Amino acid sequence: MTRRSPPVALTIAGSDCSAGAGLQADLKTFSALGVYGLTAVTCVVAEVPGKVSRIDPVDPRNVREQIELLLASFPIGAIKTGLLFSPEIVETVATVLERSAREIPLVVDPVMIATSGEALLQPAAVECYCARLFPRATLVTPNMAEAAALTGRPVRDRAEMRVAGNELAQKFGTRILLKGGHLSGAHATDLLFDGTAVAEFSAPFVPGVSTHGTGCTYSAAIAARLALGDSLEAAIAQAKEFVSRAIREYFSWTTSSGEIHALNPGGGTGSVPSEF
Ligand code: PXL
Repeated sequence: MTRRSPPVALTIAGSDCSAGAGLQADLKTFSALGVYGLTAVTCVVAEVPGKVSRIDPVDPRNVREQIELLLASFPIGAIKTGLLFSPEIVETVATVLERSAREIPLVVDPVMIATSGEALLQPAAVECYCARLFPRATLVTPNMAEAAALTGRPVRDRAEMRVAGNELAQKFGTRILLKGGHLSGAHATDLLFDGTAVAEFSAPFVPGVSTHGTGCTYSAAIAARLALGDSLEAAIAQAKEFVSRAIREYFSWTTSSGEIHALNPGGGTGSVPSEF
């Protein structure tokens, strides 16, 4: 039997017990794309779609230990960060990555607010992101609300997206993928800024789906494709297609408390085994 050595990606993120977002979404995405996923847990979130009820951070010393152990043991091809929760954890992650992972592509999803509207990131952590993590990132993937928080100005339409994206790319010397999924329209269009040019990534908008975790799934898919060797633009194009399909083919359950939806990241849960 020949042993396989699949590409490896690491997510540094929070745990979502309902598994639609957070490190669970990342791990499913890595697996579906043929990448072996590793996880460093930053916080534990008790939540279901539409409701975040409690967040507890992991001790930053444990976060550091998880990342250092993994970096020393596995051939990690790409890293993504999701919810980092506090300034202490952002600081810790930035320090470890600076010391031990300088050459590894890094996708930073600056998770601040849940789809349901609850704050997930402590406000004091934003400054830490700007000072320590963005300048080191290969790509930062804010949505419109996050771009508004980072620029201090509203980001409500395509024109404001262009101004904000350019400003952030120049300020931090990194690439910014500003996600336009919250703009109403027939298409969900994201804009990639590198400080000079703009590239567009577009997919038909799927109405009527209430899922969380699309941002997590998207940035995890980008990291997975980077681990597989794609260029950044190719990785984003592939990831956009992956997340669009996960939304289009969403799962739905009817329970006594109503209807519940979840993204379908593929990888085995898409078809029902014959014994069922
Ligand atoms: O979708 C943002 C997000 C990211 N990470 C974790 C989450 C959530 C949303 O609720 O729980 C752990």
